[in-house]
Amino acid sequence: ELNYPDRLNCAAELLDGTVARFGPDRPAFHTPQGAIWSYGELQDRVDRIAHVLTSDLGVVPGNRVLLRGPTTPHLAACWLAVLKAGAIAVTVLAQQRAQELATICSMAQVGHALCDIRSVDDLVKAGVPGLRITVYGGDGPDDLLHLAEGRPGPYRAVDTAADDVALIAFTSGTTGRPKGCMHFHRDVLAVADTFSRHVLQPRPDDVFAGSPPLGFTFGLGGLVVFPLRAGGSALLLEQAGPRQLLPALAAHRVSVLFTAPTAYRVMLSHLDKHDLAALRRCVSAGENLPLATWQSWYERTGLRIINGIGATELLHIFISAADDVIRPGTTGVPVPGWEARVLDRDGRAVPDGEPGLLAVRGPVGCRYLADIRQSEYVQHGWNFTGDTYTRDSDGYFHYVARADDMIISSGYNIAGPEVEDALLRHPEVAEVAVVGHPDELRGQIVVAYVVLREGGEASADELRTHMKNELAPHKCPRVIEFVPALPRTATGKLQRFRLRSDGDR
Ligand code: 3SK
Repeated sequence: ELNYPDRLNCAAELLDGTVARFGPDRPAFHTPQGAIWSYGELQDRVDRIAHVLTSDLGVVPGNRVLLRGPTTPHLAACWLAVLKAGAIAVTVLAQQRAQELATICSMAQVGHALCDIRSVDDLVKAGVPGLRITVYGGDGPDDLLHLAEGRPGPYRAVDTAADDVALIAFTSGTTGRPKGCMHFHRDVLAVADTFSRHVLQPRPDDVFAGSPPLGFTFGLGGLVVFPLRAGGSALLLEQAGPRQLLPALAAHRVSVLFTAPTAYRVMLSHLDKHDLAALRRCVSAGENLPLATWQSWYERTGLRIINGIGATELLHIFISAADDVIRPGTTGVPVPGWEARVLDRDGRAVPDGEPGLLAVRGPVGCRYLADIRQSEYVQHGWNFTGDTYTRDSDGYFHYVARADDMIISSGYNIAGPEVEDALLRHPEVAEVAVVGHPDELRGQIVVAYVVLREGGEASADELRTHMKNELAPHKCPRVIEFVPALPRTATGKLQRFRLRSDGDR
């Protein structure tokens, strides 16, 4: 049971509350260059930035402030300062370009932006009318950090209500049209007090790291909210591709890792050279985690990946499992505090074992910023995530596909991820995406796009033979195409729609 007071500022809770519990000296953030920010230093920097926001920039509670930059302690400090000042943080991805930024600023009515000097060009190019941009990390007299140095220390957090909006997170899903999701101060603590507290179970001496950026709520939770809530620390990496992750995990003795299935697969090929002795928790979300990836990671590291499904709409992970609760190949069970069902389109329960729509409810709900799609996402009192799932008789949830990614071929319903999982069991296959292409005779045929391992060799015939031993014939791809890479969103999600032959849907 989550019982938050009516008046609640989550940034004050995460920062001042943690300093009160653990003292100011513990590390909060590490950088790859070896800098360490203690909680006391972080608090001091956040408070000074909050003073600049209110005194120099005229930010008032409820203003929307865009945050843009690589993953650094300064970006995290800006996020905390905006929330402490009662304003609303609108975090965006470094990869988002001028046009997307203009759309987001207009949808979220953004009036101010705090931007890393290295990421400012596209924001300026976006030409948002009335937007006041303040950069950090430069050397000008108006640089945010310079202004902050001249400001007094302690800042008393604005007395926000628990259900005041704290952040607006944008998602374009895998198809492109952005939606802004509003989340309250209490929601930020709720994801820490459900998934993190009960499933992840972090310790104050944990060092978190990972690849998702802070503009993706998977990263915001895993790299800022969860470590701070637990009194732990996070290594914030500007470059966090799978190749950069491994040496960083070893050098900084990272104990909790947040990343996506693709990164686990790439890291598997380079594990030998790195000492991961400190690693004790590995979280995977953002995409379905194939059983083959879970097993290979376990065989090579002895670590059981904590799989999970989350959504920007619901802020973080709501189905998952850790330790002995894990059943490899499943997503897990509802996180304590959350409920999940498999329903049909009319909101009726689908029998166990049969596929239906995943519906969840819990402490965080979907609140789109003025978007007609709100009534698709929230129906019958449930949040419909857009995923097809089955639930087994033990209450475990099994991913089938994104609801609009089912392939129907000769009357059979075929789930692309099942075919992908089978292809990934071939030793030469690194990445794969399976989609349906229109076919006059069969309605759709199964087409596989395959990326081979570096230096790997396999012919389409060889893969076909492998598939015949793995799956029923109607699920085996009719067409196998080799490609150098798969199309992904800025947050790393596969864009299957781009691979369909009618790919402009
Ligand atoms: O999109 C996701 O899959 C996700 C996963 C975990 C936390 C947050 C998100 C958005």
